[in-house]
Amino acid sequence: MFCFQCEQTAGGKGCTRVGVCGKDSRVANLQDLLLYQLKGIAYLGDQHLKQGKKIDQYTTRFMMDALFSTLTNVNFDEKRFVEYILEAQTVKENLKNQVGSLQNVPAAVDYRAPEDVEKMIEDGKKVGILADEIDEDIRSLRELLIYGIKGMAAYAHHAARLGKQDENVNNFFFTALARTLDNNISADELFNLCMELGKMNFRCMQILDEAHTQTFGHPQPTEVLISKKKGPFIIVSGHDLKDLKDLLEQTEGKGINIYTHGEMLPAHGYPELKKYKHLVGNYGGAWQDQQKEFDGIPGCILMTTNCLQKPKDSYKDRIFTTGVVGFDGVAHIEEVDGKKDFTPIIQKALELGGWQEDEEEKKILVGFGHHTVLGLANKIIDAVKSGQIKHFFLIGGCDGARSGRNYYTEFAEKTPKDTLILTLACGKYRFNKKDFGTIGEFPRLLDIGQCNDAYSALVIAIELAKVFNCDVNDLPLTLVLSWFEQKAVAILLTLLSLGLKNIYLGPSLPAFVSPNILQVLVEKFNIKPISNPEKDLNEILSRK
Ligand code: FSO
Ligand code: SF4
Repeated sequence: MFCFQCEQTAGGKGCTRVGVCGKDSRVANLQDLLLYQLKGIAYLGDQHLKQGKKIDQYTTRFMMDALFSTLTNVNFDEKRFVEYILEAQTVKENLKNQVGSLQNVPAAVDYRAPEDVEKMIEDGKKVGILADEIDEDIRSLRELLIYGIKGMAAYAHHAARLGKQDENVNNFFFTALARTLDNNISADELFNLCMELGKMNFRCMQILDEAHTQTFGHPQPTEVLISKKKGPFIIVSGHDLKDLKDLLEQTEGKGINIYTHGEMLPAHGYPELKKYKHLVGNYGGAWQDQQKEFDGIPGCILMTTNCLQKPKDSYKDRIFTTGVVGFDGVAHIEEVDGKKDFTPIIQKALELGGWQEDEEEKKILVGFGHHTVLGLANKIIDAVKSGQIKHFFLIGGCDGARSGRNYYTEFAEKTPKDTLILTLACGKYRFNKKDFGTIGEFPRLLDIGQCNDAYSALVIAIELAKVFNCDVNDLPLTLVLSWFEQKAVAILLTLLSLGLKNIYLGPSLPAFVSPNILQVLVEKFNIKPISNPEKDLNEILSRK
């Protein structure tokens, strides 16, 4: 196996024996084969589009879901990848029939997957990241594009589940992925595709924002309990608000408390979710703490998306997966005819009985999406003009286990009292339970939401730039980002494609970015690797 798609890759170079994430080499090879199948489908889809035809819903949704399943910390279940690979074969054959005969097609198009898993694994070994003899920079840009495509697939999947799609976004999965089969593609073309992906992902996050806000209302500032309550419970993790809503409906009146976990925390701000009294609070920290926090827990956990870690035996019987998530030996809740029946997890939670006592109450504040923040725009502008707010920091992104990530905690702590901190995604758990005080009537820490709510942050920045009549790069705003997996890659490409410069990025730079490509990114966008909080803060605040 060879995988270097995420930040925690072994030795900062690549996982070769087993993933640091826990993905074993069999699953890694199967994921490589699935991606190869998807590239073949993409090529045919691209031809289909060139013939002026539309790609059907089933094929599009299969593409999104299968891509999503290969993201870091999503699915570790060999069986599920075997099923995806075989289903991909059928999808490919269907498309072939529709496209008609083609000459000189890439091998992925005519490749036929064997039924036998051992043979699949052998084939997977031949089509991994290092299979093609191509220049290091081309490989780097190609993988950058693929990870961006994977990240966007996750967001498109969520939007589609709530009935929102965009044809251009959908088609881009096929047209862009098809280009990754071309070994003669130029670096310029790949770079331009990465920028195009960034713009497409902006649109994709916009439709997801519409899907969330039209279904659940605009997030409102909301206090969230972060201490335990007595009684049976289910902890819901991941990003899928629809799963949470469905579970809230099915648990109503059953005496079960629902807690959010990880990236589900922002759910508390949405009117159509917070109206459920049994959505009682948020449990735990970021994803990498789950093995400790779920250890022997007297309740259930539902993983709706990443980030899943290998469950310990002490809770393997009470953690459930759904959607594209999976782990060998963990119960999975299937969607049947558009509905999920959560009865098994509900029964198990009741059986386990839950916590015996209430903990002393502690609360944090969430719910500062673009609607709320822009509603305060006049006051924010006045505060900036009067010098009450000197600078804005967006400190956000994904969390992870590396010690270098303390940088973000320290950075947030060291920001001067006359600066406002915006945050999003799971990286916020490094500091979101600290008291940063207020500036006038504003809390100094405003939680915008999940990683996909980077869209909200961009809307806020773009609108503020309009009011101040300046370029976004000239706002008193600095982005201090932490990345971990491929959704973060998609968001980073979005920020770059919109022309955002001077982004501080860490905790380490992607292993898949070659020295030459890094140089291009630094030259074009002045991306800065994080150094230490004092030094970076001084540099930022002393700039003009
Ligand atoms: Fe985090 Fe995991 Fe949202 Fe990621 S929970 S790391 S970027 O999956 O998606 O921020
Ligand atoms: Fe390694 Fe990350 Fe790939 Fe897992 S997803 S195998 S940790 S690079």
